[in-house]
Amino acid sequence: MNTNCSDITQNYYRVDKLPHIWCPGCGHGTLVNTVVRAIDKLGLNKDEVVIVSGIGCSSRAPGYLDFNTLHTTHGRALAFATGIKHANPKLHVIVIMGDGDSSAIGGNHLIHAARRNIDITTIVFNNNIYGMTGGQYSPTTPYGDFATTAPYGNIDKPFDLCNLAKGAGATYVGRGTAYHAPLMQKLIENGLQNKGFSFIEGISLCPTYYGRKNKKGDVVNMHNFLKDNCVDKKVVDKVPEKGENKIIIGELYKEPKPEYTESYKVIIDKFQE
Ligand SMILES: Cc1ncc(C[n+]2csc(CCOP(=O)(O)OP(=O)(O)O)c2C)c(N)n1
Ligand code: SF4
Repeated sequence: MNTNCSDITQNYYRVDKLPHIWCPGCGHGTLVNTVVRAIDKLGLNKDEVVIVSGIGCSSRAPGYLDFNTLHTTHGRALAFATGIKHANPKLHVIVIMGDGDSSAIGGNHLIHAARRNIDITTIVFNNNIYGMTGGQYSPTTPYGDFATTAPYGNIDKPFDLCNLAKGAGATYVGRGTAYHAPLMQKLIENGLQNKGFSFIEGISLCPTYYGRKNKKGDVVNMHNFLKDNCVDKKVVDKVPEKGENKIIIGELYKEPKPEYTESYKVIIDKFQE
């Protein structure tokens, strides 16, 4: 399917829950739309899609989406999602998390879900900061950047979330941005089609906290930064210098491995014989 804009809204959004809470220019709305468009493009049955989140500005997303949704506790979305996938492996389980949610309080759940290669599509809206609670630094805040809790500059080294997911065992890894929406949609489609743990980072924008504290200019400037500083992995594979000091986007890693609920079923079936 490839539905037009107003049909997308009517078919997939809980319009009675609008207007949404996001600030003007926040990247999260664009990223949510890429999730919805990926589901629409693949023609997935709405009743077989479950969208799970934790707590945060990003995690408000399922509240606006007309699927089976679960708004859980901060950092625990993957634990809930693992239970859902186990209870009914036929479901397409999608998790939407923030960078703080996924890599600080929920970091352990992330590495273990990846290690198991459980068939969940995880999408992290990475705005480099804790948005909902007022702009504290997160594990992805760049070194030296400012945050409410780093008024003199952050001295922690940031995680590369995609490398983290790959190292932990994810079988599909990609990075898109709120500026590169068609790419982001494609990565989510691919992630949904991968039978295993798919991890897609969506670089988002928080003009209210990250942008303001770090003097990143207005929302247009923040988008232009992404436009000028991201290079697709396909380009870097051909000409490595083009990736120097740039953010590498696109499909970063793909490697099929046994999926967890399938391996689990083999054990159960064996002992029920
Ligand atoms: C157990 C627990 N700890 C802390 C909080 C407070 N809290 C709510 S949202 C949030 C941070 C959200 O940041 P992030 O996950 O990066 O998402 P964003 O809001 O930036 O989209 C925190 C710390 C909470 N709700 N529950
Ligand atoms: S605080 Fe930041 S992340 Fe939260 S809605 Fe506003 S712009 Fe978006």
